Amino acid sequence: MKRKEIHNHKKFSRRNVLKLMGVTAGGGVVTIALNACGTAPAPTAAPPTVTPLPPPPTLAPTQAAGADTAPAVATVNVVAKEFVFEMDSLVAPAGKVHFTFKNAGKMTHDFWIYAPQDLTAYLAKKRAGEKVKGKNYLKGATELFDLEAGKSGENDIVLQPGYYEVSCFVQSKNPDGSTFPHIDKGQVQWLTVTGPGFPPAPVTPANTIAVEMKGEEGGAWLFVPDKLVAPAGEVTFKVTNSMKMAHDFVVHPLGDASEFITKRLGGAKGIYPLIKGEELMEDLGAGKTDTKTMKLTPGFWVAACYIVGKNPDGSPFLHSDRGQRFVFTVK
Ligand SMILES: [Cu+2]
Repeated sequence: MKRKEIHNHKKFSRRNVLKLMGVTAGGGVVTIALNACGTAPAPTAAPPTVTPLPPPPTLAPTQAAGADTAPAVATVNVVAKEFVFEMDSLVAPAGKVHFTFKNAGKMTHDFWIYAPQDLTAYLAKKRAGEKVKGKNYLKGATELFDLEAGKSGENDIVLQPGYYEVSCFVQSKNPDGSTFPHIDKGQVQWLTVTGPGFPPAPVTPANTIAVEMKGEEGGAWLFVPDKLVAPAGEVTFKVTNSMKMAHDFVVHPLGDASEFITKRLGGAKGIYPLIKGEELMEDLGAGKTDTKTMKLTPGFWVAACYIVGKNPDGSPFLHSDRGQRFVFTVK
């Protein structure tokens, strides 16, 4: 974790970066063939509900939606591939939200939705190649889809205002025989649900993002941002550590982090180039606030702490897996 390890992000680009925030490909409605083999519940079944991360205390007052504010849509179309979720909106209004899901990849992909939380125990099992069920590890989470290559489905879910993470936890094998869950390859996004108590401010682009590091001993450790959308160019992060120990603040493009994660859990240092990452803040102390600016290009980005902690049994965990992470959009 020494110093800045990479400074040039200009070359970063990503095929799927343009289908952002309410912009539908081709300007029209995405039509997805629905398949009877989908995981839609019986028509009479009530949609599941998920409790989100509560709004950040630093949230700006309610703002009227401006021209630069992505509209919330009650239907979200998701295309899954190796290893991304291409979503035509990352904003939805509170209430019943309709999801369509098309697996356009070559592997099975699932689609879990949950409030950001401690995933350390679950991800450790997943990376070890163990067959474990998400419902036994994830709190208040719903698996909306689990579909083989080529299949499509649709499903509804009731969402309260707040932030949610969506991930694919399907396991696949590396050439060396080790196992990775698809989330580690970048198949993860954050969804903002707007409504009472959680106005559109988080998705109104702004070149300053305030982040609070918060959490409790024994519980989840979270990064709570006041924004998830920034315009391309200089983006300023104002980070406050409300916890009792120091944390790092690393920014990198969303993508394949699996090799980085494996090496980091094994104790490797100085490997941020593996994720094209920049350590903007190192060991930001308890109670401290720091401000750093970074030039960002359009696409999806991750902010996280990759300090390695120890579980009571001595096994390592990444602070990011404990919840110190968020995915944001630069447009
Ligand atoms: Cu940390």
